[in-house]
Amino acid sequence: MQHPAGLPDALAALDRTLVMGIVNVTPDSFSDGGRFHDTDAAIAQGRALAAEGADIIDIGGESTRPGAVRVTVDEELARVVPVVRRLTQDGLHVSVDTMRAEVAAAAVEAGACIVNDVSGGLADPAMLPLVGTLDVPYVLMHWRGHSDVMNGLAEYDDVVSDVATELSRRIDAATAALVDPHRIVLDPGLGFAKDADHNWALLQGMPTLRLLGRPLLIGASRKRFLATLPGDTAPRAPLARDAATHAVTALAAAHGAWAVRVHDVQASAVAVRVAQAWAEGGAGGAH
Ligand code: PMM
Repeated sequence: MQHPAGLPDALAALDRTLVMGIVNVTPDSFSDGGRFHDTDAAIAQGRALAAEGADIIDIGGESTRPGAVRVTVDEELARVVPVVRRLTQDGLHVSVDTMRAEVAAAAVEAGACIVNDVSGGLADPAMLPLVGTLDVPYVLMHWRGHSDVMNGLAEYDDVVSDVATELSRRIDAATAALVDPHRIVLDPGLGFAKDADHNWALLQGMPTLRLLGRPLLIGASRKRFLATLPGDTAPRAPLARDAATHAVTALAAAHGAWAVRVHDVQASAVAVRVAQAWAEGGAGGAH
């Protein structure tokens, strides 16, 4: 497995696709418990995902769903930093899902060991220069614009080669800002300015994307393109997309994905181990 530079040793020692479990720290509309409730709920969820086999816990305080409105930087900091700090104190490996340099800096200071930027450095001009000063891997995702406008930006001649070209331009921008290219993980950004066929084409195009020479992260979990599979007569609701998500995990792992970002960790953790045993022709001496 090709790992990015700067990854903690315990993760770099793993010779398989890593599982990144998703913790979204967003207000719980069913509770009037306020901030502490949200923080405690996110910490509990992070611990539960780790117990289910997540290698990395990805903590985000801002929704990037299509149409989502941005939160303020203070709100994002208040949501994310206490959760990062506590889970890191537990000994877990934490990534911070943010487009803001200020939040990335505070999260790394609090113990995050990966910066996951869905905008690939485009949303905040301070992000790449900041990452250039940090010693952690940087997930650089393909992105064309914020959630309120991205559905109108899904125009491609050839989605795989266009995404590959745009990602390699972002690698150049990161390198110019003194980011060590060996620290970069690339992500095609499934669902971000892409329709369902674009997402499937990008999965099919993983071998082409791997030619960029960097580890790949795949974030397909529960996304809308998994709602309708061949032969389906009605779309599946988000929570009914987990089986499809785990099938994507197994196939992405078989195609050399460095990591998958998923909500339901347990079955994806099994899927990556199946892919590992399959590739190695054995399960490490197990009977
Ligand atoms: N998708 C979402 C959020 N963060 N980060 C990376 N690197 N890749 C993704 O595909 C990605 C991400 C949106 O999904 P969610 O709202 O279900 O978390």
